[in-house]
Amino acid sequence: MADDHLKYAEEGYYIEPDPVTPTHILARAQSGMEAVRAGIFDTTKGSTDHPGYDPTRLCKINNCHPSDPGLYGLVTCSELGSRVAQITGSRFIQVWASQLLIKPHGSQDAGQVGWHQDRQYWQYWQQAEGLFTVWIALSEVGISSGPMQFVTGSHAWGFKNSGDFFSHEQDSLRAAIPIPDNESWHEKPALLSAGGFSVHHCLTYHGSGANVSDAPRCSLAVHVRDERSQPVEGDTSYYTTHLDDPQICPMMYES
Ligand SMILES: O=C(O)CCC(=O)C(=O)O
Repeated sequence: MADDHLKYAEEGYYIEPDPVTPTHILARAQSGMEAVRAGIFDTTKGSTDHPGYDPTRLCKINNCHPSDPGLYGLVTCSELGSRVAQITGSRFIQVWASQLLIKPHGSQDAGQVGWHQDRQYWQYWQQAEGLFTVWIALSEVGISSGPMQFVTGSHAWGFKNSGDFFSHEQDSLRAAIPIPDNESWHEKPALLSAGGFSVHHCLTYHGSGANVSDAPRCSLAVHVRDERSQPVEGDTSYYTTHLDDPQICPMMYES
């Protein structure tokens, strides 16, 4: 287990290909994902922001874990939380945002996620340490599904402010990223069974290609923090002002 933390600390990500989540919790989350995709969720609890499901492009529905009991059950699953904490070496893990990400098969370039560091979008936290994403597969993710690709060791390159989640121009994004001397670009795909997950640091470069399989790639990306993180003083964003609300920002793990 200590080895897993060392691997995460060295590579900036960790891939757990098989589920640690009990089958019934995973099944409820998968049903929840389908309901939310269809627009059926409790709008009094979490986000009401549903962009509509368009099978020709990546579907990204923000912060739906408070709005569906199956997804809430997944992000508060104790088996998942304690395994993530072993990997990241955290004393607690708190959810502060989520994204349901459904990449339809056949969506071609419009299903891609451009190379980026999450920190580009997360400036309401004082520092990068203690901020990471638990990306949970809700369907099998094979090499043809357009899996997440991590750039090994790139979290140690520092914050580059270069990249764009929403761009489909992978080659030009990559060409613009300043790679430090003596470092190189190595990509690792996160191949997962349904219920498997990856964890990545908010400075780790990642992106994903087109889904050329014959099934949608479904996942819940859960943005979490631990005791090393602190909101920027006086910040008024949604993400830092609900930390005391366990429906919106539940604990995934507490020691
Ligand atoms: O789902 C993907 O391909 C990318 C997701 C992502 O950028 C993230 O979870 O931080």
